Amino acid sequence: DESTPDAPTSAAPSSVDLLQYLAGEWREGRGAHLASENPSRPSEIVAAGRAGTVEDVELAVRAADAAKASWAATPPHERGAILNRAARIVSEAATTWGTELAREEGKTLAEGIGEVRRAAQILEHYGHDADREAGGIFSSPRRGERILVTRRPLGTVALITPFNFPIAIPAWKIAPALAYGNTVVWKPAGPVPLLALRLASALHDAGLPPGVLNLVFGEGEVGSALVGHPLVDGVSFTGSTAVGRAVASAGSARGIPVQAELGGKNAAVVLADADLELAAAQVLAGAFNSSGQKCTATSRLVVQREIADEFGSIVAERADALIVGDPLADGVHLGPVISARARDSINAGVARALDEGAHALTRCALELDDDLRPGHFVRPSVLAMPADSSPLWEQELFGPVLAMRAADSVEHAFDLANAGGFGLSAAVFTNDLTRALDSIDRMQVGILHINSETAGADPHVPFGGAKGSSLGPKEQGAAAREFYTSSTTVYLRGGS
Ligand code: UN1
Repeated sequence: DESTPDAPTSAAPSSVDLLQYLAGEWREGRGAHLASENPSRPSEIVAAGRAGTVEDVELAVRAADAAKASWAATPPHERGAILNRAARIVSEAATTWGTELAREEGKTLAEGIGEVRRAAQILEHYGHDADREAGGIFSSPRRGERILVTRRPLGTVALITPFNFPIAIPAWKIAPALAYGNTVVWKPAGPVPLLALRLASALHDAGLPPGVLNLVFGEGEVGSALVGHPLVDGVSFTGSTAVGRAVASAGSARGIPVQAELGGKNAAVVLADADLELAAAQVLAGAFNSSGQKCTATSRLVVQREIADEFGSIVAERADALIVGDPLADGVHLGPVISARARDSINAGVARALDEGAHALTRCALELDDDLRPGHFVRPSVLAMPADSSPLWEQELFGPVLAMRAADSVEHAFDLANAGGFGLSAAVFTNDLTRALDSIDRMQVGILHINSETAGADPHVPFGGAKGSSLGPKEQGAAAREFYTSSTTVYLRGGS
């Protein structure tokens, strides 16, 4: 008798065993029990094992240190070939790992699969970039001399990654770090260890030598031990502003380069001449894809007053039509946010804004269907903000909440978008070339989208913010090669 009649027909897949990756071997951590849970059904464990400890950090950093001379001396072409093999492995696993990503992190299946494919493209980009150039050659004011600028890897770098892009952000740090000759110790965010294990396994299977990449699980204690370790030569961090600042000061105190990508409060500015259909679709995508959990998500909407009511109602009506639910189900637009704590803090932010005079253009964010109650779900909301300043205009909530204000002029619109301490990305919707050009000079952001949503990033161009959104050098493109290497200027003459 194989099954009882009332056995569930589609049981949840069993939990995956988590192992760390140290010195080329898969090893159980020596720390506390660690489990990732499905944020749609928190009682369902996606992966479980043990976290690392400060001793595991020691082992990982020593392994990375031992591997660094040989990896730096490996021809860039060979390093790139390993990344390209890993890209193929990741790409072939896109459906399976994308499904796991949706279960572990909560974004929709389409977004999960899309993110795994994107990680493959990032690996491939740096695989090809590895041997593209190694510096430059310059003339000299002195006879018989040439000046060379060459680049050397930093050595061993610590990479600390967030939950919201469990494979793409790790890929966009690990790939350039390895391509340009560094060894890596990587600590992924607590809620998404399974996707970290998958990416490490792709690099292992692609033939990465032992010690070149090390994966340690853990929380703050592990992160601090890593950043403070005397054999770590550089740190790249993406996450919250508070933690990022602490990481940056610990790194600076040790005199090593630190790159930190922090929060955002990204505005979409819709000018009166814009194509409203295009703008509405892009604003919805920017604000509510991944349930608003992107540092590049659109969380402010500034609309020129003459079209504000009309545009606000289009966006609110479409937000209300979005389906919130299990990210693996067909037709769902928004999965859960990452944790009960995240859900409660987003809801509290909305409640505070309503108390302070905002009014909801959408169904109340707190209103949820009963069958969604156990999961960490939040309904998308659009809030018309009061004219005077309000905290929500400047604070990041990291959820599906769009705060809207009307602007009296184009100038006023840019000022409203620039208010506050963040400056990661912005979008400007206009068909007027003069205004579009003006926005390039006026918007205080690291990434500006003209007539497209605030999220998104390509690996061959710099990524990072202005003001409090980034600390230190930017990521991606030429900025990545600069961050992960240091230059030597060589004055070169013959000996006679
Ligand atoms: C994107 O917009 O597709 O943590 C990438 C984040 C950013 C990456 C955004 N560092 O959300």
